[in-house]
Amino acid sequence: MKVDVLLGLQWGDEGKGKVVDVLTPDYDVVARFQGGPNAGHTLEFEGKKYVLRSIPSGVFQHGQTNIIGNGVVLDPVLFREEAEALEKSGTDLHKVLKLSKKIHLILPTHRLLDAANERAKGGAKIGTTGKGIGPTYTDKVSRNGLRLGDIFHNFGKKYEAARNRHVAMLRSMGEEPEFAELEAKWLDAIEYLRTFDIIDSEHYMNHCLNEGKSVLCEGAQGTMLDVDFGSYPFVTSSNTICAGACAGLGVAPRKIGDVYGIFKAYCTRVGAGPFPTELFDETGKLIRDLGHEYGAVTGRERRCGWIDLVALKYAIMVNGVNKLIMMKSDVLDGFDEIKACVAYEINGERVEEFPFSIEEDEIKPVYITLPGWKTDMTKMRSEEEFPTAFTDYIAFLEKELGTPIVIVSIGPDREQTIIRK
Ligand code: 2SA
Ligand code: MG
Repeated sequence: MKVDVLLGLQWGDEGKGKVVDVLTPDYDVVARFQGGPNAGHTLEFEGKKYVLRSIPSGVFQHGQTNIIGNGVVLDPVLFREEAEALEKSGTDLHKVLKLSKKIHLILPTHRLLDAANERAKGGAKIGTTGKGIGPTYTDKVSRNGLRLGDIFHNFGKKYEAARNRHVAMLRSMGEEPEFAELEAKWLDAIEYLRTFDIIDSEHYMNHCLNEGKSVLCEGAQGTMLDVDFGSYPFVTSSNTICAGACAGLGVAPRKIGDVYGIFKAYCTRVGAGPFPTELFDETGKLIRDLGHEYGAVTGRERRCGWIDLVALKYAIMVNGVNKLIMMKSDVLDGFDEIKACVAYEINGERVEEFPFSIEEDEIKPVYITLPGWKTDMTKMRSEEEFPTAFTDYIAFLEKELGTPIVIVSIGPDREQTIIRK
């Protein structure tokens, strides 16, 4: 049995949560492999809205096992809030969720370090989500991290050593940290975590595969935020690409099956960093309002712009995407014209391959203008109903990207999802 992977191809917020929820009925296991509470996956059904941060989006289905893999960083306090809210709404989370012993823990002092690092960067700050993601991955890679499995072995001592090291770091940055209240909550949340099934998830995953179970891996953030291939240094601290699923769950590359790539019919980004097709005009504002483009985690306004096919092709390449999913085309339903960036002009030269840096001020997107479909598509339920201009738009994208678009989402609800034949 193969492992399918679902990934965001832009700067996050492509609508992965909704699609995982739609796809999960076909899978036995749903797993997260990277990121942490910097993700915010929004799902809407039966008139209710749910935001998931660390918990896989498969928890709303019946019978699936959900795994938080070793590549994830977990904040016990935020996990507890999320878990308790889910249990209140009727999900038996203890039954459907398993966590890897190798997950790295986000400490209260990691959050403080995240904020202190940003302050120290001044004008060059990344605009992080403030959840302690960077410092936690830094500790992991520098071999100073604290893992979930550590809570079973002499935990108090290990925690104090890590905390004291962080306090010394903060002091050296001129900060006097205060976190007694948060620490108490955090230690309580560690006790809460003990009530869950904490496992050697790499063994579990591979047993599942050997038993013929199907697995869906749910990416967080997007390819343009990948620490290696994104718009570095304005990226997150994990590998958001397909290969991250192997490292973040302990499954071999040979086991990867379909790679689903999700993109929006336009483009957004939160936080700082370059964004070649960003719109600063009324059209940008209109996309933000119509698409409700505000962050699920921080509530920040998302920067909006036209679809960037140079970046998308790059994302498809590094992930090996074989199936595309287009989200939020309904936001463009009323537009007379739609633009797509097909190349960059850098120092007067046309560039079609995504370059080392997109930070240059001289980078100019080269656009193709396509006619809008000017039709409310939100009530359509099959592709036979699509207006011709929309079908043409899809055909244009498929040709440019060399990959079929298998699902089109025309609204936030589960029902507003069209599977193409
Ligand atoms: P961090 O906190 O260290 O990961 O921040 C580093 C940069 O990464 C950006 N970032 C994000 N941008 C968009 N969406 C994010 N999460 C989504 C959400 C969830 C998703 O909030 O809805 O789609 O998975 C996310 N997480 C991090 C951040 O703005 C910084 O630029
Ligand atoms: Mg999101």
